[in-house]
Amino acid sequence: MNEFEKCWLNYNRADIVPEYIKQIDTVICESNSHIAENAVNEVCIAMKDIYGIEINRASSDKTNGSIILKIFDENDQKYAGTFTPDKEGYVIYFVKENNNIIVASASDAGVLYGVFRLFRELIIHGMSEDMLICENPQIPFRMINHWDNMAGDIERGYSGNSFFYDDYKIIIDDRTKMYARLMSSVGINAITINNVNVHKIETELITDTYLSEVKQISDIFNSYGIKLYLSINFAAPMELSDIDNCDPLNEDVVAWWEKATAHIYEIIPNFGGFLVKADSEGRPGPFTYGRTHAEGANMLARVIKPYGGIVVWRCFVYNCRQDWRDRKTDRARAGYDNFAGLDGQFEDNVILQIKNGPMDFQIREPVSPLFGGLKATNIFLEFQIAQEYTGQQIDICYLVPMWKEVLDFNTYATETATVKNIVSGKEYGNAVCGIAGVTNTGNDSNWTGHDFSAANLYGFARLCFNPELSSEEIAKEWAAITYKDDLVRKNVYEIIIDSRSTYEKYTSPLGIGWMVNPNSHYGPFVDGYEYDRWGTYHRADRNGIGQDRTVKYGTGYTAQYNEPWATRYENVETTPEELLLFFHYTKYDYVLSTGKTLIQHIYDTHFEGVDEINVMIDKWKEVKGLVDDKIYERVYERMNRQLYNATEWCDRVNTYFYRMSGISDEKGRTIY
Ligand code: GCV
Repeated sequence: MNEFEKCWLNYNRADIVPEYIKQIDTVICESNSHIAENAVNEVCIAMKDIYGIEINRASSDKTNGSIILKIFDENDQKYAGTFTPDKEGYVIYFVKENNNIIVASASDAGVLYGVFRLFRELIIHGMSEDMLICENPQIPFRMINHWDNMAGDIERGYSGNSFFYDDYKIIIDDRTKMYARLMSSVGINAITINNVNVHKIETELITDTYLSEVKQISDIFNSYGIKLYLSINFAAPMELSDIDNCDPLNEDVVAWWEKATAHIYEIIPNFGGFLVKADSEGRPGPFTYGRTHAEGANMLARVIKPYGGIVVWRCFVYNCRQDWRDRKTDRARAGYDNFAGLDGQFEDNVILQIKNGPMDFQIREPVSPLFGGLKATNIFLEFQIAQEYTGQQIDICYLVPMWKEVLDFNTYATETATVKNIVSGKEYGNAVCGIAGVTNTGNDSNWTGHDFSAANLYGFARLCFNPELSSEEIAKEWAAITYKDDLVRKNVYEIIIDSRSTYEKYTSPLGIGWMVNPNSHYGPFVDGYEYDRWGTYHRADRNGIGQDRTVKYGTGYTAQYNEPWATRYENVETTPEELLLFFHYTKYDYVLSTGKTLIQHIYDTHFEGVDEINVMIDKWKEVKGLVDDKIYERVYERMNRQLYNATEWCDRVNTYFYRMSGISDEKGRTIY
């Protein structure tokens, strides 16, 4: 087993123990469920690690000096005012007369979340006598997707290997539990443990070959309030039986799934459900049989419904065998073209999982128009916490600001249909909706490769719990619970807070995307995908650059948006400038709102991006000696790799466009 650290649960020892904490010597909890036991354990761990105080569990007749974990009742209501916690919400308050701290919820899972919240609060803000924290999670399903393969590698994994699998075997050890603690501490309630690209071997995860071990992981997850889900292979009946097709309307296929599903629930009664990538990047799916994705998803949904399971069906369906000469086929259109017409046709336990943008997790994309096209369908929003196209956990890129933009985007399906209102269920009144994140974890000792990438994992979960939190609040919170020293907290905050903008500056400009090395997706290669089949073109020539996605001259993509977006994106003047090249082919001498030409903007931002990395490195150097040397060195090493990468991007992009356009940098800087 690789060594592992505790990330944001590495509670730093407080220098001073407050009086009210010194009075506490017991934890009281009436429930004996596994989740409640873990809540009690978390109180004991935190009291010991943060304050050096060993406490014990006491019976409920002890009247003072306790942290009391309980099911919410009328007594708590007196303190909570008009607020009532739901099953995953909590109320936390302090009763000065007897020095008790109360954590109350409608369920043990909510109590556990409340315990984690309590200690976060104590570390960051301390406690006032009138402390009252009332919170319900805003998003029902808060899901993590692993792209871990049973061989032990992770698709787009940048933090070592899988901690779930090694050499086709399932690993269950202390790290599994630590992982469940970490996820639970920030309110994650659903996890898929295998890649959406389900190879032959992972197809067997739903069979007796692996089910008893999957159950062990599920039990650990359950004891922290998390349900386990599996990615499945739509062609499993073909892979695992004699049936020669996987047509969702074939009775034999349906019967096969019924039997397989019944068996899964026999072994794992609390199993969450299936995640499916079908007809996507070579994966099997219903299209082969002339069936729609509604027919495919509904077949599985009907099979799993009696057990309370759900089917999460991904909308990442597009033609990945395009011809670069063809200017009409547009990958950005594919999600909407394939799914918008199916609105209202899905079973109520099907959820469509939609990537935040219409392409593929680029540093800048518009919000997928599909969010505004589906009004009668359950939706999960999919983010990529793993930094596939955003620096691969070598480059610092705090993604929360980007995710906030997506959540706040108003689709104008109705006046109030922001993405966050849709995925929280507020907009259309459905309870089966949420956010899923492709995780950035692996078996590296610090879990996320770059220490600062933990801010993305943490921030993702915090946003799922409360999408109203600001990027700044989340970054400060994460820095405060991760680091002890004030200067470290401050400098780390300053390093990460604008890092998304820095990354954008030195990579692909104004929403055009890609320009990366094929396959690895790290480092610059402007024409890397330009003549390839993936449908990801920048179309640069000697006069300008950009994809024309207008109705008038281009692919017609802009029409997939509700008004006023359709008109705004159709016209160059009203297109948000940061997305200019996503929507319009634009000449190099086009003048932006800053007064700069497009080409000068490209030159300036690329040089600025590199300068900003140098500033980040200086800020990190200031904290040498204030963080553990091992941490200092591993962060410093990655920052230098980022500087190299940024310089390479800057020089290659600037040189490419200088050679293309023949226009010099007006500031006369070196372009090769
Ligand atoms: C799991 C991108 C990635 C693939 C990934 C795919 C997906 O294309 O490069 O590695 O496959 O997205 O989301 O299914």
